[in-house]
Amino acid sequence: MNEEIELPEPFKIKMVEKITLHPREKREELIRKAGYNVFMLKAEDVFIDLLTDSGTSAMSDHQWAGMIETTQAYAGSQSYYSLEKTVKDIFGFKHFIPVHQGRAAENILFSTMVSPGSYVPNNTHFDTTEANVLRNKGTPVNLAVEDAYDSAKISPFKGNMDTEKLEDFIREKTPEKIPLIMTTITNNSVGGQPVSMQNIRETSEIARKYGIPFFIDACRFAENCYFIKKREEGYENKTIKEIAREIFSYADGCTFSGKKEALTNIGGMLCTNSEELYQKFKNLLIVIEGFITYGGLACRELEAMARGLYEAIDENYQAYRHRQIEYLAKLLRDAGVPIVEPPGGHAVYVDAKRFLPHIPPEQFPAQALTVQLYIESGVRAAELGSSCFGKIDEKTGEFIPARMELMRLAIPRRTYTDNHLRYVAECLIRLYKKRERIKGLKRVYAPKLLGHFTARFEPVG
Ligand code: P61
Repeated sequence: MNEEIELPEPFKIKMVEKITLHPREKREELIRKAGYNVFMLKAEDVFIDLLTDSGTSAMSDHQWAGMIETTQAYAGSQSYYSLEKTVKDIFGFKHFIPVHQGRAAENILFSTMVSPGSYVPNNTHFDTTEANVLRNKGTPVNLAVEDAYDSAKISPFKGNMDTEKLEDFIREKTPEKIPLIMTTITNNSVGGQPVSMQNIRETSEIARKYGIPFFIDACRFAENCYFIKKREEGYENKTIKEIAREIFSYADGCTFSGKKEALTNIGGMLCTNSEELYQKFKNLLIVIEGFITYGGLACRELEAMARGLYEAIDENYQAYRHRQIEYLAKLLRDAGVPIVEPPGGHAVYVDAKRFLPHIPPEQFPAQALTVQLYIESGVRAAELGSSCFGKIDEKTGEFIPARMELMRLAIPRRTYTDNHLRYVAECLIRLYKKRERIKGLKRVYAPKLLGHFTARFEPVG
C-alpha cells in the first residue's frame, strides 16, 4: 500500500435518502414560522442537517443484521449479553446498565449522588449534564483550561480540565460537598476539543487524593482516543481500544450516549466499578427506564450498540472521520471564516463573536448566524452560545451571556459526502462576504432549563 495516498471512506453506500432544497423565499417563511429557532423546523424542510451528530449516524449492514437476528425479550435478551461483553472489552468497567440515551444516565447518576448544596466540577458540562445537576439542586462548575475559550489558539488538548483550579476548588468547598468529579471527552461545549491522557490521569489522581468518585462523560470517547493517538507522546503505536481502556482505568464509572459513538439512533449506558452504586443505579433504572436487560430500549438497539462500538474504535473509520472534519475546516479557514482551531472531533465550530462582531451577546449572534445560514443554504447548524448556555441571574433578572458564541456544524457519522460539505462551506463563505448585513435577534420566549430547544426569537429592528 502507498502510505502517501490518503485513503477514502472505508465503506460504500448501500441505500440513499432523497433530500430537497426549498427556494429561498420558502426557507425565509419556514424559519419565521419556527420562531427563528432551527429546532422547530421539520427535518424534511432541511437540505443538509448538521444540527447534531447525535442519533443521526448511518448504521452499517452489520448493525442492521444484528438488529434482526437478536431476540426481543423482557428479561435476559442475548443482545444484553453481547453489549455486556463489549462494555467489558472496550470500557473495562465491572457493571453497566443500558438506558435510552445519555441524559437518562445523567438523571440516574445525579439523582443517586447529588444532594442539595453540592457541587459537580467538570471540564465543561454539556447542557443536559448541567440541567440534570441543577434538577437535583446541585451546582455545576466548569473548570476548563483558559485556552478553551480562545478560538484562534492552536493547542492540542484545549478540552483539558484546569487541574490547579480543580484542586483549589475542592479545598475551598471541602471534599464533602463534592459528590463526584467529571470530565467530558471530547469537550463538546468548547468546540469538541480533546482531553489528554495526562490530564485525565491527573484529574483522577486529584479525585482519589480527596476520596471523590471520578466519572467520565464518554459520549465521544473514541474520537478523543484518536486525538490522543495522533497528538500525545507515547500513544502513537497503541490501538484505540488500548487507549480507551487506559482512560477508563482512571475512572470510577462513565455516562455514555450511544447516539454518538455507538453509531446508533438511540441508546446509552451508565457504567461503574462500584458494587454499591450499581445496586442503586439498577433499582432506579427499573423505576424510571425499564428492566436491567433492556433499560428503556428495544433489545435490537442494544445489539446495534454492541456492534457499533467496535466500528467506532476501528482506526480506518476514525481516520476517515477526522479527515472529513478537517476537509470542511480547511475550506472555511482558507476563506478566512473564523472557526475554532484546531477543529473538533465531531464538528467544525464557527466563532460568531468574530464572524458578527457588530451583534452584541444579548442579540444572540450565533443564533442569528444559524438562522441566516438556513435561509442562505437550507443547511441546519446548531447554536452553542448564549441561547444554549446563557443564564438569567435569579436575583437581578440580569442576562449573563455565555463565554463563547459558537455555531456548530456537527457532522453525522458516515452520512454526508465531502461534496455535501463543500456546498456547506461555499454557502457559509458567501454569507461571510455579506456579514455586515446580518442583524441580531430578540428572544421573546425561553423556558428555564434547556431553553434553547423551544425558545422563540424575533428579528431586531
Ligand atoms: C449534541 F442541542 N449531545 O451534541 P443524549 N453529554 C454530551 C453530549 O454531547 C450529549 C449528552 C451528554 C447532543 C444532543 C443534544 O441542547 C442539546 O443522548 C457531551 O442526547 O441525552 C448530547 O446525551 C446527552 C443537542 C443535547 C442539543 C442537548 O448534539
